Amino acid sequence: MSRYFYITTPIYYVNDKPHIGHAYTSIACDALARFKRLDGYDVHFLTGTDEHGQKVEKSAITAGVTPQEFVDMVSESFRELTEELNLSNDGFIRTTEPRHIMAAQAMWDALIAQGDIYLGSYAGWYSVRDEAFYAEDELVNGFAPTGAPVEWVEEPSYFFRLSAWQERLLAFYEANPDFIQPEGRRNEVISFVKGGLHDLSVSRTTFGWGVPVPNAPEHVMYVWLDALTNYLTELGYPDMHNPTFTNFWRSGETIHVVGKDILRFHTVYWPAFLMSAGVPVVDRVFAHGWWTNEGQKISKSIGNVIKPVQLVETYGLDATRYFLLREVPFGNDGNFSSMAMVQRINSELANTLGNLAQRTLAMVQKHVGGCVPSNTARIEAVDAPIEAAIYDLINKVRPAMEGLKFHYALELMMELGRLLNEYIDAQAPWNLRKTDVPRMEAVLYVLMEGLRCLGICLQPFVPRAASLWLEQLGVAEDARLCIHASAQYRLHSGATVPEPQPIFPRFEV
Ligand code: ME8
Repeated sequence: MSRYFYITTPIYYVNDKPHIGHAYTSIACDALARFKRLDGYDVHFLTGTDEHGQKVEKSAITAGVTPQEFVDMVSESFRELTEELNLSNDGFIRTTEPRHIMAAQAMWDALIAQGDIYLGSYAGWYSVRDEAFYAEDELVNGFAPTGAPVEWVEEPSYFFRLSAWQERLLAFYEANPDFIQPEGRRNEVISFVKGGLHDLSVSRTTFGWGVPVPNAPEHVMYVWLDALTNYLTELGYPDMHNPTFTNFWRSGETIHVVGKDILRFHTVYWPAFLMSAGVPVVDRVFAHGWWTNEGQKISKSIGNVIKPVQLVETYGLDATRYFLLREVPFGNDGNFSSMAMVQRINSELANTLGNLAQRTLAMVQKHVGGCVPSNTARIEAVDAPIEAAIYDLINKVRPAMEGLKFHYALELMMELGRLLNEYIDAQAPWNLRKTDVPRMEAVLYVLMEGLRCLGICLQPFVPRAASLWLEQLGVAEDARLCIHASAQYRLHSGATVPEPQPIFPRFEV
C-alpha cells in the first residue's frame, strides 16, 4: 500500500523578484518532500505563482507592460528559482492557467450552491500590499496592523458568510489539534476566531485583473479565494474522484507550509471555504517565522533585500540550504548574518562532517587499499554504543522531520558527527596501523558505517553534497533510502571505494 504525502509552498506574488522569504519556504518544503520520498512515501510537492489581484496589476502598470506580459516574465524567475535552489517540486502552478481559472470558478459555484455567498456592497479599508480587508478597529494609526498602507474602498461586492462558520471552525480546531502548528500560532488563531468573524468580501469590481465571477463578469474573484484554490487545482479539482485527488487529498497526508503573515488566510478562510464546498480540510498548516538581515527588518525601502541567488553564489547552494534550516528552529524568527553563515559552514560542515569523512576515507584509501575494511575482525565493547548511535540516527531524525524540526534533525546529525570524531580520536586508527591492523580495520569500518547513515540522513538538506558523500562510500543509488540506514544494509567488506575528494570546504573570508 502506497502512502501519499502532499506538500505545498505558498504560491508567490509576481509583483516582486524572489527573495530570501521565498527561498526559505521552498527549501524547507523541499527538505521535507525529499525526506518523505526517502521514507517510502509517494510525494507530490507543489509550488508556483499567484498572478492575479490589484498588487500585481499595479506592478504591471508601473512596468509599462500588460498584466499578462508582466506575469509571464516574473513567473519565469520563480520557475528558475526552483532550479537554482535544486528543488524537487513535482508541479509548478500559475493562477493564470486555464485549469486553475476553471477550478477557482468551480469553487465559487460550490460556495454559491451552499448558499454561502450573497451580493452586497463593501465599504471599508483595503490594503493592496497585503491584499486584505481591514475593519476600522484593526487599524493602527491609520495603517494596517502589518504596517501596510490602506485605502478606502466602496464597491458592489459578493460576500462569503464567514460569520456563520465561527463555531464550526472552533469545533474543527478542537477536534484537530495538529491542524495549526506550531502550538503558539494555534492559540493565536483560536483567539482571533473567538473574537468574532465578519463576512468576507470575495469579489472586486474596481479593477479587472482576476478570475471572472461566474455569471457576473463585472466582478473578479478576491485574489485569496482564487489563490488558495491552487492547492486543489493541482490535483484535478473540481474532479474529486480522479486518482490523484483521491490519493493525495483524501487518503494522503496534506500540509501547507506558509509564512506567519499569511496564517489567517490558510487557517480561517481556507478551512471555511473547504468545509462549505464539501471538500475535506487539509491536515496541517505550519507557519514559519521571518528573517531579518543583520538584525534589521528586511524591506525594499531600506534596500537590504537578500537575493537567494546571491547567497548561492557566495556560499554555495548546499551551504545556503543547510544554514537556513539549521540556524533557527522552524517556526521562530531568524536573523541572517554573514558571520553566522560562515561559522556554520566552517564549524559544522567543514570541521565536524568534512574532516571526519576526509580522515576516514583517506586512511581507507591508503591503508586498506581503497576497499571497505573487514568488519568481522576485532570489534570491541567500545564500539557497541557507537554502532547503536549510528543505527538509531534515522529513528530520531524521522520524528524530528515529521514535526518540521529541521534544526533539530540537523543537530542530531551533528551530535553523531561529534561522537564519531571523538571515537576516531580515541581509537587513533593511525597508530593502530602500526600495532594492530585488524583493529584499525574494525574502527574504520565502524566509521564508514557512521558516514553512510549520516549521508543518508543528510540528503534532504544538502542533496548534491550528500550524493557525492554516498558515492565516495560506494553506496549504490538504490541503497540510499531511510530503511537502508540500518545494520541490515551495512557495507560489504572488500567492496572498492572511489578516491575521496573534499566535499565540505572551509569558507575563507
Ligand atoms: O503571501 N522571512 O505571497 P508572497 C521569511 N501570494 N519569510 C518571508 C519573508 C521574510 N523576511 N518575507 C516574506 C503571498 N516571507 C501569497 C500567498 S498562498 C495561497 C498565497 C514569506 O510572495 C511570507 O511569509 O508575498 C510568505 O509565506 C511568502 O514569503 C510568500 O509571500
